[in-house]
Amino acid sequence: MQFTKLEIYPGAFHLPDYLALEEQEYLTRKCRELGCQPAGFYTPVARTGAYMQVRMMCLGLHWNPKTYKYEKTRSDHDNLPVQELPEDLKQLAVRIAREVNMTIEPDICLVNDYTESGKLGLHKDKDERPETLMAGIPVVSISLGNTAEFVFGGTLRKDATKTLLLKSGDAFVFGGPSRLRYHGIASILPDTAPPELKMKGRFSLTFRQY
Ligand code: MD3
Ligand code: FE
Repeated sequence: MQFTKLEIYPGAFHLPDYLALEEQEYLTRKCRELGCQPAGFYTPVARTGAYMQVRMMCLGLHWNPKTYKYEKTRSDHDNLPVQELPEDLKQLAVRIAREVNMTIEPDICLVNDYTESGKLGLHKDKDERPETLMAGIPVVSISLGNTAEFVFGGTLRKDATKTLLLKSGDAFVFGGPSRLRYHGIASILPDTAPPELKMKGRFSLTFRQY
């Protein structure tokens, strides 16, 4: 299979249109199914006390948005045990990392569910094990549904940012020296999803190694 690899920063690879429509349909269905199981999507309350502008579901381990720690049950919400990370999703993340010569042993997938008005403020993902972060083991992300305006900066909040579009079917690998860059979602572009997905919003899957 031939596909494009764009190195946006050292260690940060954009793979536009990596997933065929059939794979996007499969993953969209999977997110919807898992999302309505116990420990499916919920609207987290952030540290600030405000509701987040996105629904979240964690697989494998739960990321607690109050404590910024990973845990086996959702202690910020309903104390339900987190759902397992399905083996086929895990293997997909391993395969995507390999495309850019990186390795990951994913044990977590965070799935975000954005409405057309959803956004995610600029942040760093640094709650995985220090060994994982120091080794530059990547986060692998997959976008489904509407296109997102993705903001990508440096390791300091004040650093310059780039804005790029993440479309349905795009994969992205954030590893090496780019693992600790600031990033966020500025906006979701309405009516940009492939019609076959019947999506009003956007799902993003981010695979991590604890
Ligand atoms: C760069 N998600 O879940 S995906 C997140 O679209 C998150 O839902 C966004 O940021 C979303 O933490 C952006 C792109 C992404 C994910 C993780 C990263 C970029 C990253 C980790 C390190 C550097
Ligand atoms: Fe993030």
